[in-house]
Order: sequence, then structure tokens, then C-alpha cells
Amino acid sequence: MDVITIGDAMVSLNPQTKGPLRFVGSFDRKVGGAELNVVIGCSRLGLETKWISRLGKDEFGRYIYNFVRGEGIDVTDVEFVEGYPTSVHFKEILEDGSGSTYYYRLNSPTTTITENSLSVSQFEGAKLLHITGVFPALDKDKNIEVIKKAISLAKEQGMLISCDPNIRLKLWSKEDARMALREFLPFVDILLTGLDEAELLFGTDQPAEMIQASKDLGISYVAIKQGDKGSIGYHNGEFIESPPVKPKKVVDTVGAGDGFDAGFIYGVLQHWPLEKILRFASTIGSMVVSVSGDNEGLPYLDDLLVQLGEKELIER
Ligand code: KDG
Repeated sequence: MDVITIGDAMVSLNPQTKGPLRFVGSFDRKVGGAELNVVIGCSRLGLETKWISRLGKDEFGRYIYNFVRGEGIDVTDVEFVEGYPTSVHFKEILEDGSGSTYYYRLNSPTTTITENSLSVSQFEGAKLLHITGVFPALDKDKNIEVIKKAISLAKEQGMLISCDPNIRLKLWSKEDARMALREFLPFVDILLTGLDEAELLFGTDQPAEMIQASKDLGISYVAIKQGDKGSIGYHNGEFIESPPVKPKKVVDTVGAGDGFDAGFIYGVLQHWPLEKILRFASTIGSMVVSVSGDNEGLPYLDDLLVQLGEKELIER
């Protein structure tokens, strides 16, 4: 097993037309969930992945379960629970590809996960645990403890911990997010963050100071994602400003950061140099925004190599 994550997934209702949601009459049914998107990305690149979660015992739960299984992700630790409807979110997409999310996940099936749901056998032999700020935000006090337990089991196994703060202010306050994530950071090896999120965590808007603060906490790899402005990376004394990778078109920006995370994790596990990791991760992000949906645009390794000019495209 390479990568394990814990999180909530949702049926994602993607609008068929752009503009304010109140004028949208039809939607495509897809799947979303920040942690899940990352393992879908890793799995398509060829890594062995596991998703620990709970789904409602309902049609949407069955749909997500089959979708995740179809992506080749280990679902041994996904349980169906009665009385908790599978989470849903509606997306609103504006003309420029940006937009908002409307969640229906207050009573998420993952709120039934407790510290006791986790055991050492789930982590044995794995290389990396990926955590985000989304799952903790769904049931703050309890889920922070769940993540702390996951971190301690992962550390016992010598696993790396990657963390994307993924701060969703519709789910918790800035202060709660900061307090919870600051508890996790001393155990994190790979921090994959947006600039605003790093500002909230470290109290500075200067990337060099954010990186120094991360180093002080013992974080080995840092990536600051800046979307169409590129990314900044740090590892082992090396500080790199990586240029943006221009997408073919911008259709739907949701999930680009998760795609970047999947690429970065893949590159670290291959022991690649930082510059190559950043370019690889940014190329995935650019491919995700060209496709509607939170994870449809995540490439298979071969597609990515074609995009990077490292493999020839043979169409017929
Ligand atoms: O990062 C993409 C996710 O935001 C999306 O798939 C849905 O998990 C989600 C969330 O909470 O916004």
C-alpha cells in the first residue's frame, strides 16, 4: 500500500449551465471529496491507495462506493451506515470557471467514525497518510482526535504524512481551522498549501517566512500552490519558484489543488528532484481545470507523460 487517506465523499451535482445556481435547471451527477480526489489521482498514476470512510446506506452511497472501487482504490475500510444520508454538494460555476459550493453534509456518515474505528492493521505496510482540513471541519472536536490517532498509527509504521489544509470556511471558522491544523503540523512531512491558507496558519504573507516557519516545525517538503501564478517549493535547503502550467482551457477549477497534491505525493515517493515534482504536480492541476468535475480530469500516468512531452501520442 502506498497512500492512505480518511475523508468524506459527496455526490457532486455539477451544473449543466454556468451562472447563479438559482437559474440552473439541470445537473450532472458526479463524485467529490477533497481526500478522495487525491487518492483517485494517486491511483490513476499507478500508486496503491486506500480510502477510509463511511457512506450512507442509500443509493448515493452505493454509487460512490462503486465509483471508488472502479478507480482501483482499496475500499476494505469503507462502511455503510444506516440513518446518515450520503453527503451531497451542489456546485455553482461562473463564466470564468470559478464558483461556489453549497454543502448538504451536516449529518455526514463519516461523523460516525471515532478514534476506536482506527487500528494499526489498517496502516501496516503503507508509505504515506494524506490528511486535509475538510474531514476535521465536519465534526471538529471528534474528528481532530480521529486524525491525531491516524497520525500516531501512521508514525508508528514509519509512514510519511502529507497535509493539505483545504480550509473550507463554510464548514468552520478561521480560528478553529488554524488551531486544529497547527496541532497536526509538527507531525507533517509534506505541506501542500494555498497561499491564503499558509497566511492563516503562519501569520505572514511572505512565502520565505512561511517556509521558515514550516522548517521550524520539521516539515521536510513545502509546496505553496498559487493556481495560475505557479507554485513555490521547498526541500532540503532548495527554494524553487515554479512557473504556472497553462491549461488548454478553464472549465472548472475545483479539484485542481487535489490533483497537484496527487502529483506531488507521487513525485516524493519516486524520490524525484523538487523541480521535477513541482512541474509534474502543476501539469496535473492544469489538466484537472480543463475538465468538468472534481476528479474527471485527473490523468493516467501515460496521458500525463504525453502532456509533458515525455511520451509520444499515438491516436490510431
Ligand atoms: O478540493 C475539491 C473538493 O473541495 C471537492 O471535491 C469537494 O471535498 C470537497 C469540499 O469539501 O469542498
